[in-house]
Amino acid sequence: MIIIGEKINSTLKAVRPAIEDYDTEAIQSLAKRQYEAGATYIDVNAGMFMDDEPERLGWLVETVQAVVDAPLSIDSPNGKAIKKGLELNKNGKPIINSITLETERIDEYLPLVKEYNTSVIALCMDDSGMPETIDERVSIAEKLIERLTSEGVAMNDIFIDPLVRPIGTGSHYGVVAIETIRKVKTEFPDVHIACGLSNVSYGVPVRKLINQAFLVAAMAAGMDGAIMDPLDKKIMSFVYATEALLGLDDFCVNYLSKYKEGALEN
Ligand code: THG
Repeated sequence: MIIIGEKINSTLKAVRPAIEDYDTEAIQSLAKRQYEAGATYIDVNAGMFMDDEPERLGWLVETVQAVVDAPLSIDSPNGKAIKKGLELNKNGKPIINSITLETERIDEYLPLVKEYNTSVIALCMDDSGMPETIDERVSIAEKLIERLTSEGVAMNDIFIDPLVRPIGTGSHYGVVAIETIRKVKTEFPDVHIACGLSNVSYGVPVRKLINQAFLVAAMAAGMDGAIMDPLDKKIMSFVYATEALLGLDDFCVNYLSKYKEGALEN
């Protein structure tokens, strides 16, 4: 699984003050801990700082890459902030998080994908908003993949985000996400999937339980990437156990090595 560590995000009450105060130590600690816990990418998001988001996101990029080698997921709906982050990036190939099929967004972000040779998370969303049905989502994913590959982006640099919505606002949203994943992965096996895992559980009690169950079901449908909390030992244990069960971990080598490290939680 490709784990995109979500903790360096200005919407988090515990993290926002560290970005506000340019608290290098706090941000670097979060970066190191996520990396050591198995994050493939470190997501950086300064979206709550409307007035100076490019500067703050740029500071996050520099601060994180001073202590970890992991590539970054540069997370913003603001093209200027994305560009600033890309200019300062020195780690490996980053992910732009995210484009959509909305005309303005894709026209602004696609040149950045090409100029900086990045990977990209593409949300199943277009000018008419958030799609309701599985077929609408798959159709947007197809158009996104067609547009991106026609502009020279490699299949395996594309991460499709099915846009996970809370099951508390519609009991079909779990199935919508899972079946979108299955169809996209069947049609485009070389494309990756990246979901915000915790979205599914907003507004229901014992959220972690729902997140864990969703993770297993989505992985069984072909999800190979998630924006999630790598510091949560339990959910990471579910990742390793599910990989072993799905035949993605030969001889359970990774599962056993996580066990020996003491990383597994019952
Ligand atoms: N898709 C893509 N990018 C994304 C998302 C997505 N980026 C942002 C978000 N969704 C993923 N990142 C987070 C980061 C932290 C939390 C959730 C998602 C989180 N939230 C807790 C909550 O909401 O209860 C805690 C809030 C708090 O402590 O303030 O931990 O879907 N492409």
